[in-house]
Amino acid sequence: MTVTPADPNIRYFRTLFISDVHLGSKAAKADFLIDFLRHHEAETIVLVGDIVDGWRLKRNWYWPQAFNDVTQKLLRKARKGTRIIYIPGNHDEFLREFPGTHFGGVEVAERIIHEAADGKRYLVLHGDEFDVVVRHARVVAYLGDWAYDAAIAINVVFAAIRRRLGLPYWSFSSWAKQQVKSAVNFIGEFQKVVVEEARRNEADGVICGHIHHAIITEIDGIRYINSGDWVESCTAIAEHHDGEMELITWQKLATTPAEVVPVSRQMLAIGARESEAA
Ligand SMILES: [Mn+2]
Repeated sequence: MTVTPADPNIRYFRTLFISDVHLGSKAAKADFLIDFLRHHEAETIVLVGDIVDGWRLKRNWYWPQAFNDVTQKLLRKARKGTRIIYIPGNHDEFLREFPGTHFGGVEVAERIIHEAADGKRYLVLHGDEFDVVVRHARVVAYLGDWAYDAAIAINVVFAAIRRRLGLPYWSFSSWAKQQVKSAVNFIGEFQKVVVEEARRNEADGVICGHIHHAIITEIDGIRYINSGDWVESCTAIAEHHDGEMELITWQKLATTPAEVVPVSRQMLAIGARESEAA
């Protein structure tokens, strides 16, 4: 599909990567995402997990009109020819039971290899399967490869048990935030583990979400990209038509033109919303 750049207010990309929207949570910045989707088009949109917060919805149903609008906007793009791939995360893991299925033009996949326009191969996954590895990084490193595989398997089992008991998903970002002093180490540890997974899959890079920490960087010769979240930072990753990756932060609304809204008021609007966890 070729998109003809027509509207000067819209940026056209090869691919957009969006994750951790947490629809179902009061903290989800749906208005910002709707506005972002209005101003950005792509041949392919990859939803990198935790788009819907099933854990939260199960406890307390919260679904305002804005959440419908996000869904409608995405489905509308799919109808108009955008390829949409949905990679479930831990909060929307109910979708993990349907890999390979399509709904409303959206493809569901557990993980994909994204081939960029410059030929680089990226492993794309949400990232929650590494929670246990990250938390017990030193023990896992000491015990070696089998412990790594075992930890990932244990993570899946524990999440299933917690879900069955009606407990909330253990949250990486809220946990990391509590460990104030070592939070940076945990982010670093997560990045390292995910980069290793990319290497195991012979990819040049990895694109993930989960820890709500958007960045484009290089770790041990592997490109590490995280699409961030729409709970606090309102970030997305955009692939240009030559394969270049860009981190976009979107903190303005179409209804209030950014150029006339003082930064302090924007910050107030952002800060007023309750903070949420991964
Ligand atoms: Mn997650």
